Amino acid sequence: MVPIPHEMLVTNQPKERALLMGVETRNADWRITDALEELARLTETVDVEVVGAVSQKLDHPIAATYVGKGKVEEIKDLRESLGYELVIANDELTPSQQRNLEKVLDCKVLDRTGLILDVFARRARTHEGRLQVELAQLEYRMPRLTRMWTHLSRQAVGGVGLRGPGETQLESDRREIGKRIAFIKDQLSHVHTHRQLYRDRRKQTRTPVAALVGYTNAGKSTLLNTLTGAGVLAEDQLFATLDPTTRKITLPGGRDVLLTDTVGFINNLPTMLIAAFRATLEEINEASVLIHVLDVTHPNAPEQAQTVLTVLEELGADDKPMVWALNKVDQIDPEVHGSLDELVARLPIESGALTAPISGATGYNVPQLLAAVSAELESLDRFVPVTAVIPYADSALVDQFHKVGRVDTIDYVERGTVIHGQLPEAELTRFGAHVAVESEGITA
Ligand SMILES: Nc1nc2c(ncn2[C@@H]2O[C@H](COP(=O)(O)OP(=O)(O)OP(=O)(O)O)[C@@H](O)[C@H]2O)c(=O)[nH]1
Ligand SMILES: [Mg+2]
Repeated sequence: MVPIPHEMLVTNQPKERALLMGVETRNADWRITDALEELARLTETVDVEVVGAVSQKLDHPIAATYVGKGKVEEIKDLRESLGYELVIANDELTPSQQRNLEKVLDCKVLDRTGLILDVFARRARTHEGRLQVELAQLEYRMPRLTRMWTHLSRQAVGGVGLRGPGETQLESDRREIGKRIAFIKDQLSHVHTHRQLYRDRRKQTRTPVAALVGYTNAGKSTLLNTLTGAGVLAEDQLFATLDPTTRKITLPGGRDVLLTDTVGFINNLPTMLIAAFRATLEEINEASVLIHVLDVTHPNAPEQAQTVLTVLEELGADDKPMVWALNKVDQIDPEVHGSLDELVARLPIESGALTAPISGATGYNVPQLLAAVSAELESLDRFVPVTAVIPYADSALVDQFHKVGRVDTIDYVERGTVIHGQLPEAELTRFGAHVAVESEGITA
């Protein structure tokens, strides 16, 4: 018998076809075309073909149907020419928006959150990663079931004995999901205890941690691989990495540092994913220094950088020293991108921050990046005596002083809180004019 070539065994299932829809609000951070472009990439990641995209300018999405009535009709009319089987919204839909749209359009309707959850579900490899994704998925589904159930039960109130099998089913679905959520949380707490033990052990070895952070597809894993040969999956795909990997490297100057690669960020990252991945993201909170890897050649590099800064703020990791790895410079085409300086000028980089234009892929200038990391670590080690006068309106800075510095005396005077103490050199800039270095002869 002639063996059947492998390719012939793969059935060529037709891809599902999707129409994208988005609302363009006036103060949105991203231009709608860019946001839809990214949504298209996410959609292709789950093997769905994008057949078109529509958008509408609105002050805010319509409560009942996300886009307005006319737009819904337009989408409906496109069905015949485009032949889509599902519609994907660029924002998270409320359960009722989703239900209303499915009713009117008579097809499956997905939202950005559901789509990202799907991508994550495909990518999760480790036990912990899978549990975290499932938790996020169940929590996403729960209110959608609940509201559906409430909606049905209201109908059922109409007459005695109308408690149909449908409702009972939903009620028990809800109970089952509730049970599963509790089970996963329990499992995760075991995994987390284990991870915390590992981290505590790591702390005892006193090897500082540098975390690679950045937008998805910026090149974090590629850089880790170049530096350590870690063999982490690095692909031209959104969310190639979900599970954290840590490797030890030696910096120029001989100091060891643990380098951690973890999940990338994206604009509008669903909050339930941040919550579910909190343990993974803790790796970032444990770091002494952040290496912000940015694809400077991406047309939305400034927006991506801003998104990363915002997510870090949400995670409470925005107070860490950051070294900027301006990545993919090997790919800069002056005709398309202009010069590196022009690209960098658009970025939200704090003055005084250390930057290094690199190529993680070729290794170009990576030693310079590592030298910058080394410099940040050294200045964290170096404490300088200071006097800070912090106005009461900026009292958050007092908390930060306690967190990163050493307080010798603290007084409350009319001008504000006066602290004599020491701060790591690397932290001085964040206190701005409120702090004076004593050795420079300026005292409060
Ligand atoms: N030209 C060029 N391409 C790069 C460079 N670094 C990474 N890439 C490419 O960019 C794509 C994404 O790289 P990854 O390392 O997977 O990116 P990541 O930041 O880990 O992405 P996620 O894990 O999805 O968050 C891959 O196709 C890489 O080959 C670089 O310095 N130059
Ligand atoms: Mg990666």
